[in-house]
Parts: sequence; structure tokens; C-alpha cells
Amino acid sequence: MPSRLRLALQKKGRLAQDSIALLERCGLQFHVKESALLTHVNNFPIDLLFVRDDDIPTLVFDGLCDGGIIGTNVLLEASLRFPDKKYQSILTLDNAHCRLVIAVPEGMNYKGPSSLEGKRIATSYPLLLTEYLKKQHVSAPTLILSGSVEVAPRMGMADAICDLVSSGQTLEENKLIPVETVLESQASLIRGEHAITPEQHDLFDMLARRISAVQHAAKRKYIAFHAPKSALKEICEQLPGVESPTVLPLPGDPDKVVVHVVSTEGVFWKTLETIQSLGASSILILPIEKILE
Ligand code: PRT
Ligand code: ZN
Repeated sequence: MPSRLRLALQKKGRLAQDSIALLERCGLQFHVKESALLTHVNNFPIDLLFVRDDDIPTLVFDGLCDGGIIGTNVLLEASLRFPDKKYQSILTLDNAHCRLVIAVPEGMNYKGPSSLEGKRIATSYPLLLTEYLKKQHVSAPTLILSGSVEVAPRMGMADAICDLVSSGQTLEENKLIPVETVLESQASLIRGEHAITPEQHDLFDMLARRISAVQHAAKRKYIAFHAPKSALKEICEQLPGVESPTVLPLPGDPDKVVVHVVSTEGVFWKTLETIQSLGASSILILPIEKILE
């Protein structure tokens, strides 16, 4: 049994950059060549296979790759297509967020899922759509398109669409209104159910631990500032998710202290302006690379 771990990643597209950046932040060292299908990680026995995202579920289901990074939308459509294939979701990655929605033309008098009865719906996700419609007790023919789904109603090819949306701009440009959410999607690290060696198992554990540490750090900020002793309590109350700040004397100014805190939430401009108005100065906001607890 090979002891290297093989992971499938999207070669080009919305998942590709974030997947590569995440693995790099986890300490994996590799160099992606434009033309290469397979890249060896230099400092771990891990190989990265760069493919179209649609191929990732089957590569993992069939054991040709041990794991991969894939959007829930593609993963669940594939698992409906191959119901006897098994996989494990190791963890969600909090990127490539989108929703699979049903959208109808602006002028349609939409009153709920029953309005879709008998309507032709264009989609690249026929199985997820069919499952959704079945749950809603709606019978509607689907038109399977692999791209440009949003233009189908304008072309007279369909009455509605079921497609991914993130900002909503594409729907708006095509005069479509999202009316139902079929699925909330984000990227996940998955692994196959086939047997792997203890070494490969340890590599998956290491990856999961490091990804969690990176995610944990990404949400937090390190904040340092000078504050008048008299306003310290009030200032700290303004900072989101701050527990036990480190307070140090400020040499040369007995009325002021230096404060170091880790905020568990994003820090907004408005909060900074508020603490500044309360007397905080020399305010530094620093990203945190890793947190191990
Ligand atoms: O070549 P390959 O097959 O690998 O890539 P692809 O073209 O199939 O996929 P890609 O790179 O576009 O998307 C990869 C994954 O990113 C998807 O499977 C989703 O999990 C996730 N994702 C996140 C999205 C979007 N956001 C998204 N907005 N995938 C597609 N879109 C498209 C959507 O289909 C629509 O055409 O963007 C348009 C809508 O965007 P807004 O911002 O106008 O709403
Ligand atoms: Zn694709």
C-alpha cells in the first residue's frame, strides 16, 4: 500500500487559490507548475493532484485519491449520482461560500414551491434539484445545462433556473429573483472510505489540526494600544470578544498603560474610532498567523 497521501485539488477556478493558500498556511511546501497534473509536497509525503472540481468526488470515492477539497454542491450532487459510494467530511473550510437557489423571472407571480409545478427548470445540479422538488411534492421537468444556466429563461429554454449564487449580481443582470434555497455550500476537506496506512491517517490528522489552527487564527486579531488608566475598563468593553487583556506600564507616562489583547471577532473601523475617542492611541491591529491551544 502506498504511504504517500494523495489529495485532489481544483486546478483552476474559485476553489483553486484558496485551497493552495490554505495548504501553504498549514506549512506544506510545494511549487505548482502550470502544466503539471501532479505536484509533490517537499516536506511531507503528500502529493497534490490538480483536476477539474467535477472530477474530485469520483477520484476520492474510487480511492484514486485519498482525499480532496471540494464544494458541498459538487460533492452532494456526485453522492446522489453514486449513492453506494462513501466518503467522510473531515472539516469545512469556510471558503467558496455560495447557495444553490431556484430563481424565477422577475415578472412571475411566485407564491411558493407549488408555483413551480410543471415548470421547466434549467440546472447543472439535476439530482439535488430533483431531491428538493420531491421533498416539496412538486413535479417539474429539468433541463440539464453545464453552463450559462442563467440565460435559459431569456432564451425561452426554461421557466426557471436552479444555480449557484454568491453576490447575486448574475441573477440581477438576468432579471431573475432567487425564491428558494436548495443548498448552502462551502468548501470541505473530504477523505475516501478506502483503507489507508497509519502514516496516511496521521497525515490527515495533522492536516485537520493545522487547518483548524489556521481557521481559528484567521478570525482573531491581535490589538495593541496605549490607554489612559482611567478609561481602560470602558475601552476594553468596546472591543469584541476580549478576555483578560495584558496591561503593562507605559514608561515615562504614569497615567497611561500599554494594552495587548486578542479579539475573537473582526475589528471594525467604528470600534477603533470609538476607542480612540475614549483616549486610546498608537492603536495597532495585527493579523494572527496560528493559534495552538
Ligand atoms: O473548471 P472546473 O470544473 O474545475 O470549475 P467550475 O467552472 O466548475 O467551478 P468554479 O471554479 O466556477 O467554482 C468552483 C466552486 O466554487 C463551485 O462548485 C462552488 O462550490 C463554489 N462557488 C462559490 C461558486 C460560486 N461561488 C459562484 N458564484 N461557483 C460558481 N459560481 C457562479 C454561479 O454558477 C453563477 O454563474 O458564479 C455566478 C454567480 O455569481 P454571483 O456572484 O453573480 O452571484
Ligand atoms: Zn466544475
